[in-house]
Amino acid sequence: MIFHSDTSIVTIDRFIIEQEAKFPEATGELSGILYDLAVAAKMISSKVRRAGLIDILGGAGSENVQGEHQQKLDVIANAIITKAMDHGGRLCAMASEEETGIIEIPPPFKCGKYVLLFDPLDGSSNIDVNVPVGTIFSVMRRVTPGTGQGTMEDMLQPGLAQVAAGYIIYGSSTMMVYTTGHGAHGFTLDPSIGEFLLSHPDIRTPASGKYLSVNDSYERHWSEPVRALMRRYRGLDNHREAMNVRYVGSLVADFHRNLLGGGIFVYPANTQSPTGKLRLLYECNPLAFIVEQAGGAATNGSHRLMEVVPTDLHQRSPLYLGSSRDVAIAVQMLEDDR
Ligand code: AHM
Ligand code: MG
Repeated sequence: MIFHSDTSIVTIDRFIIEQEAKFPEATGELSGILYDLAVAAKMISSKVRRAGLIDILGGAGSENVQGEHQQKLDVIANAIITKAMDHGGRLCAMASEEETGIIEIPPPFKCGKYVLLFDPLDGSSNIDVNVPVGTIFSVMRRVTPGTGQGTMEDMLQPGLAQVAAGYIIYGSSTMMVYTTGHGAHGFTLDPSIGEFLLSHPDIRTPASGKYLSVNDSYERHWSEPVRALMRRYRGLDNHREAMNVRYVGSLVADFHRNLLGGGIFVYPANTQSPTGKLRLLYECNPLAFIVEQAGGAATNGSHRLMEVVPTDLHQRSPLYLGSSRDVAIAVQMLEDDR
């Protein structure tokens, strides 16, 4: 007997097509962007899987047997995404955490109506110790008229303008999680057939969670309300049960665990990094969109993250991201910080 479940074999391509069919006005361009990102993800995954062999086969700064210069994986990932995405005629510009300015669409390729912002390989310092890393992406519609190159105005839009966002985690398996504003859905790569298969349809994050992810070596640089908040999460002020602390220092890995298991990822501002560390456009907003679609919340401590209007491509933001009740505690306790 065949057992039919919600996760009966559905490839990411078929899922994207079926989602698109629900919107008669859709032109297929956004679907095309998502397909291309899935292809880039498979290419990056195959490189990451060989990462431990780089020392054996030749590391960054050295030359390989063909005399070619070896590149670091974050540089390679940046190039893979750029090349997978620049020629489809759907984007009018890109921006990457790895690049200072806007990445233009090179001629003769046509410019389209969307912009893509991405962090090609977040947490790449973890590669050397075999900890999962991730790619994060965000797609917005251009706001400038015409069919030419996109501009800074197209990039500097609040997270609420995102039409799609997601991440790829290169962990014990490779997974892509994305949203187009109709739930957050996860796909696991079957490397033997090279397909992402639907494994986590309509992810819901618990309203209150068990995991707290924070780097508390910065405690001495936090404000007093942030310290009090962390004591609350740890159950030290007797207001709630202690959360379990889990922090690998790789945002996508920490976020993914908390999304499925419930909890909060926290990277507060501190006296050394007055606006936090993580980037609003490449890291915070895409994950905020995903977590909200999964029933969670994201704030910078004083505002819903996705409402913040960016002023700089590489702007940083404090980040409180996860289960809605845990984020609400942060909002309430950080009022004293303002
Ligand atoms: P990166 O973009 O340079 O890779 O840095 C981002 C990473 C995140 O993955 C992680 O959550 C954070 O930096 C860890 O920072 P810290 O070592 O200060 O805790
Ligand atoms: Mg990063």
